[in-house]
Amino acid sequence: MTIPRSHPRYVSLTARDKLVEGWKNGLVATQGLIAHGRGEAFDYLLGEVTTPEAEMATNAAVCMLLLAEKPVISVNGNVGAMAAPEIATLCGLLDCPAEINIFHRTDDRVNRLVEHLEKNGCRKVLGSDPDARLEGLDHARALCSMDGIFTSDVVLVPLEDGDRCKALKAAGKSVITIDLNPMSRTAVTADVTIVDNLIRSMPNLIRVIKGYQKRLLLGGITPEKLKAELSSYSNDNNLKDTLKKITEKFS
Ligand code: PTJ
Repeated sequence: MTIPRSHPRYVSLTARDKLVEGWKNGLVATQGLIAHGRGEAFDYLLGEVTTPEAEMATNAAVCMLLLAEKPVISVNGNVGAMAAPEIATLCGLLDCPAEINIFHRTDDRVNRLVEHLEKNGCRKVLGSDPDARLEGLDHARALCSMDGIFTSDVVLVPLEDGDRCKALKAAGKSVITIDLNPMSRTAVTADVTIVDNLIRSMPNLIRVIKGYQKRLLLGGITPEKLKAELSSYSNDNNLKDTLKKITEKFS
């Protein structure tokens, strides 16, 4: 069925279609469809809009990514199916690899995701041949690449599991996540949590990175200013403000 652009929930319904298509093509785990529904419930509470708090977290995330020495974007099935072109653009802007890292791991799905990202313009996609392990995880998400996540300093990992987020932190990484649930273990463990829908957040990240890069080039801001902006950001406060916004709306 073709969804008319005039439909009030066009964006959300299109994202669902991308996931279902991704599931049919072997990119998305069946469980990924359930995970998306969980996210949608929180998006409904947020009013399906990007909040000022999410904008603030996006700015902090961009400062962190631009200051990073070796950033990596960790991609699971849902993220790959919904945002492959945006991942390719982000990797190009940051000159960094994407790494496939999935919970319900099969080699077939990893290889399909690698191919899908490459087809969408990603130049370096890791994950099909893991040669390192994150400490403290007993499942497949421990597997990673020496050249990627294992030696990275900043990991952007949308829709993450709480225990892997903790393991990444324990390994000394700075973690940026995108998660619609401001109370999830990942949301509270990450250094920067963008509480927003992946489908709105990825284009926002691209827009903000381009803006900061232009200002860096023209001398409007300096790396010191990025550091200062990042250190003034509090993830705890941002999550509390987001929750307050949700509860106030319904009180
Ligand atoms: O591809 P795999 O095998 O790695 O599996 C990926 C899933 C997503 C199934 C796996 O990571 C998983 O079980 O995820 P969770 O823990 O159910 O969901 C992670 C978080 O993402 C939850 O807090 C959801 O609310 C949130 N979420 C779901 N969809 C979105 C989202 N956040 C932002 N945008 C979304 N579209």
